[in-house]
Amino acid sequence: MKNLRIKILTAVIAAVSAITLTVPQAGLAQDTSQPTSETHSTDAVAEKNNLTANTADGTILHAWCWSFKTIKENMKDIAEAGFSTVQTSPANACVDAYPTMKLMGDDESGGTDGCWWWQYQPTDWTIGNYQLGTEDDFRAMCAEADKYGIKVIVDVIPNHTTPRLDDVSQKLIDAAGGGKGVAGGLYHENGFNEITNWDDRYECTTGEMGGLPDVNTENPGFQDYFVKYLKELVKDGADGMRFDTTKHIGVPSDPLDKYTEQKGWKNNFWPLVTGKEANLNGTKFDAKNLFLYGEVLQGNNVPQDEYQKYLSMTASDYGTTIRSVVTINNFSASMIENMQVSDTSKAVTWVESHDTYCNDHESAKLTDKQIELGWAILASQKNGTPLFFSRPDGSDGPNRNYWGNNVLGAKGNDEFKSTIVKCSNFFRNAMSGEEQKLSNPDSDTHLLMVERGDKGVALINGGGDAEINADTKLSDGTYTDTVSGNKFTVKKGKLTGTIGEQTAAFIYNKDKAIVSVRAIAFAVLLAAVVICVVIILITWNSKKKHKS
Ligand SMILES: [Ca+2]
Ligand SMILES: [Ca+2]
Repeated sequence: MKNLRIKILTAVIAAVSAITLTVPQAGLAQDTSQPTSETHSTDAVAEKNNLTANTADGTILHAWCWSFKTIKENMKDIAEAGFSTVQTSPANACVDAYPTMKLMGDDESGGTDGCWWWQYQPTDWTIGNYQLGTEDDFRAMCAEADKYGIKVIVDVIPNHTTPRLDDVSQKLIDAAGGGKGVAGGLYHENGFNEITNWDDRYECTTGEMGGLPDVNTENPGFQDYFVKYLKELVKDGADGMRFDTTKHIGVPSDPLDKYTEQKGWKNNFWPLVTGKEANLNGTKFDAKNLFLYGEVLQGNNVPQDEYQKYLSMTASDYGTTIRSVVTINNFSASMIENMQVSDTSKAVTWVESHDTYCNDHESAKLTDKQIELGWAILASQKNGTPLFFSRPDGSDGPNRNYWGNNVLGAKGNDEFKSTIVKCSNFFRNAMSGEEQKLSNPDSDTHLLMVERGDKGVALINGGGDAEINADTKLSDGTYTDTVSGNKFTVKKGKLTGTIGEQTAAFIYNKDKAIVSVRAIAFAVLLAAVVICVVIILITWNSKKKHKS
C-alpha cells in the first residue's frame, strides 16, 4: 500500500514537471544559433530564427553592391533583421576596364572613374567579378546563409552584353555560333538598333536598349551556355534569380526575330529558364525549388499576365503608388489595396529600387521615416513579396548626397535593421498564410489597419499620436506592440490602445496566452502537491486510528 502511494506520488510529480517544462517560453523572437549537426535542410533553421522557408512568404534584402564577403560578414544582422532572403548584385563577369571602387565616380555618364553599372554589362556568364568578389567568395556567402536559414537570390542579365564587343568572351560567342554580323548568332538581327518605340513588342524584345546590344535569347547554343551559368549558381548555393530587363525578352506570343523564324527556333527563353520546357538541344533547368522573378517595368503593351505565367514580376507601378502614399501621407486603404498586377501572389513589391534611387534619383528624396512607413505597408500585407533596397552607407538622399561613403562592395546604411523594418519583417513572417484585410479606422486616411486573419493587426500611422478604438477579430486579451512596447487591449471585438505619430504598430501573440498557460501549469502543480499532502495526512490519520 505504501509502495503504491509512493508510486502514485512520483507519477504525479513527474507529470506535473513535464507539463511545467513544456510551457512555451516567451521572448524567443530571434535565435541565430548555428545548426549543430550536419543538416542539409535550411528550412528548420529558418523556422527557428522566425524566418520563412519560402522566399515568397518573407521579405528580401537587396544588398545592393555589397560584396559577397560583406554579405557573409553581415549574415547574422540580416537574420536578426528578419529578412528570409538576400538578393545580390549581378555575379557575372563584367567590364573591368575602370576598376576604381566607387559606386559613382566623377565621370557620371562614362563611368570611367568607377561605377556600379558595369555589373550590368556582362562580358561572360561565369561567376565572380572585380566589384563583388570571386566564385569562392560567392560559395562561402551561400554557406554562411545556410547557417541562418537565409536564401540567396542573384541578379542575372541574359538580355544583353556589354557594347565593348572585344571584351565579350570567345567561349560565349562560339557557343552561340558567332558574334556580331553572324545571322542567328549571339545577337538578334535587330540587336544593334536602338529601341525607339517601346510599345512595339518586336523592337522592345529584339532591339538595343540604352546602347546595350540585344542577345539572341532564342539561340539554343546561347541558351545552353546561359543555363549552365544558372546551374552553377544553384550548385554554389543560390536559391533563386532576379532576371534583369525581363520585358525585353519575348514570351511565346511575341514576334520572332527573322533568323529565329528561319531556323525554326521559338520564343522559349521563359519556359526554359523556369523549368517548364527543354530547349531544342534537350537542355533542361530544374527550377522547382527556386524563387524566380523578372524585372518587368510596367508600361503600355507589356504582356504582364503572360510573364506571370512563368515567374513573379516587379510591381513597379505599385512602387510609384507607395512612394506617393508616404509623400502625401494619405494611406487610403482602397488605393493601397490595388497592387496593379493580376496575380498578387507573384508580385515583388518595393518602396524603391536601385534604379529609382540611382537613375535620376527619383525616389532618393524619400526620408528614412517615409521608407519605413512604406515598408510597413508592404510587409504587413499577404499580397506581394517585399524587396528592401539598401541605400549606400553615409548617403542622405533628401539632401542630394546620393552616394555617401561611395564604396563599391561595402555594406549599405543601417536602415535595413531599423526597428520598424525589423518588426515589419517578423510580423510578416509570423502571419504567413493569413488572409489580409485593409481598412482606415474611423475613415481616418492617415491611419492604415492591416488585419491578418484573426492572428494579427498592423497599424501604420502617418498622422499624429492616435487613440485606437477599432473592430477586430483578435481574441480578448492584452498585446504588446513590438515597435513601441505599448500595451493594446482587445475586449469583445474592440481593439484599444495608443499609437505614436508617424510610426507603425504590430499587434499579435497575446501576452495573456503565455501567462495563462504558465498559470495553469502552476495551478496544476500546486493542486497536485495539496492532494499529495492531503493523502499523506489522511493515511497517517488512519494509521493513528488503527493503532489506537
Ligand atoms: Ca531582348
Ligand atoms: Ca542557398
